[in-house]
Amino acid sequence: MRIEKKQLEDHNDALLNRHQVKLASLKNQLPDLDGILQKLIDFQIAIPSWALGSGGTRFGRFSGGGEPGTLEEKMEDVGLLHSLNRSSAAISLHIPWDIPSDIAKIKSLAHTLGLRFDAVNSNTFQDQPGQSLSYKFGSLQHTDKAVRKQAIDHNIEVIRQGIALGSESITVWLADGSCFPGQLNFRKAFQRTLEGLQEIYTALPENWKMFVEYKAFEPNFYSMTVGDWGQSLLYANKLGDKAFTLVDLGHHLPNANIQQIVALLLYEKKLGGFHFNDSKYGDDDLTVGSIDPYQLFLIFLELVEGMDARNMNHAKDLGWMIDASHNVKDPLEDLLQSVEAIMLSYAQALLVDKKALAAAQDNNEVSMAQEILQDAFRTDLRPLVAEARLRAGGALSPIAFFREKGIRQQLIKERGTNRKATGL
Ligand SMILES: [Mn+2]
Repeated sequence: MRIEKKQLEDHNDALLNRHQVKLASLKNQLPDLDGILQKLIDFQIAIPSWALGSGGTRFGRFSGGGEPGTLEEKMEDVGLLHSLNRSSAAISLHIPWDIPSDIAKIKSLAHTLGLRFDAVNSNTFQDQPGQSLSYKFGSLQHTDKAVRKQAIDHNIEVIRQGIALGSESITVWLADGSCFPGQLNFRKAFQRTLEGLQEIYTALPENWKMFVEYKAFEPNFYSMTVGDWGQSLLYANKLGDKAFTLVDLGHHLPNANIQQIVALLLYEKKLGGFHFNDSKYGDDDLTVGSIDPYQLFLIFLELVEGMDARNMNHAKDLGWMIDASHNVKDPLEDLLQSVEAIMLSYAQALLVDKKALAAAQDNNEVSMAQEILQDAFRTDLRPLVAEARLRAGGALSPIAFFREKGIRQQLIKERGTNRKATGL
């Protein structure tokens, strides 16, 4: 289903007066309101194709109905999000869950919806029907050369699919590792994985990037062969200039200082992309900003500071994607909330008085440094993010619109209650 322009205008007209009152007080506080608004309008966050259906756990899965059953329907859902928030102009495909059967048709649909194809994602963490060799004991790290070759060939095939779609990056997340002490020779596993990544790397087109994503644990519970940012950085450095580390917020051990990791990776010119989510315990895949919005703000502060120090374009020079799962919420509402949380944290980071902060740091004014950060964090910037949406042609209140128009009910009517989106 598509959203009509007139529907958005009616929705916005009804909320406009209240919105303007709220925005007016911010206008006096922010000297560079238009500059910040333009940055917010430019900032786009990719939606992964696997996040549009209900997520499950190993215990069960509860579908909410109206899930997209095909790649086209997934793209339509992302188009729907983008027409409401104007910040979701990209979709990230997972191969083989979303192999396009007709590339020209898929590209033309993307064009109609105003979407581009973000990083493509390979999958060697599960066996596919008809696959000849199993990844039970890993893929690129496997002791059997034939399994490694199968995994390498798959990644090269994903790059080929991505080229056809107009993607410019591949994200490699490996579930490789071991569950028990003694199971794996760490050094040999690292070496075999590096050799596999090197083969994949040579298949990258000139303008492509490879993102090496790390994860501390799960599905392996004793060791992960790309377990933390240090290991990922080792691979990225050995691979070359087109290889980067990808930070997924949920892939750390508890209490890791992710903001410091981000700062150092940026300094090393090796931060490539970001997967947003939130968590209380581990890789919980919860809505961005639902548990610890202050941490998200602190991460954005380092992102903005580090990117500005290198004259990077906030919107274009790193890969931004949501990587979350929705077990009990409507996936589309959850994604709208996640995008809103990202935009708010980004806006708050833009608001920080960088000169005053640098002076406080240089003079060891610890209390003042905290005051400066919290001044920005505690400013309610929701009207500013709403104004960016309004100027870009979106909805003042995307979730209210989603509910008023009964969008989920319409999707259930179109698609039924038993459709199941491919994914986890
Ligand atoms: Mn991820």
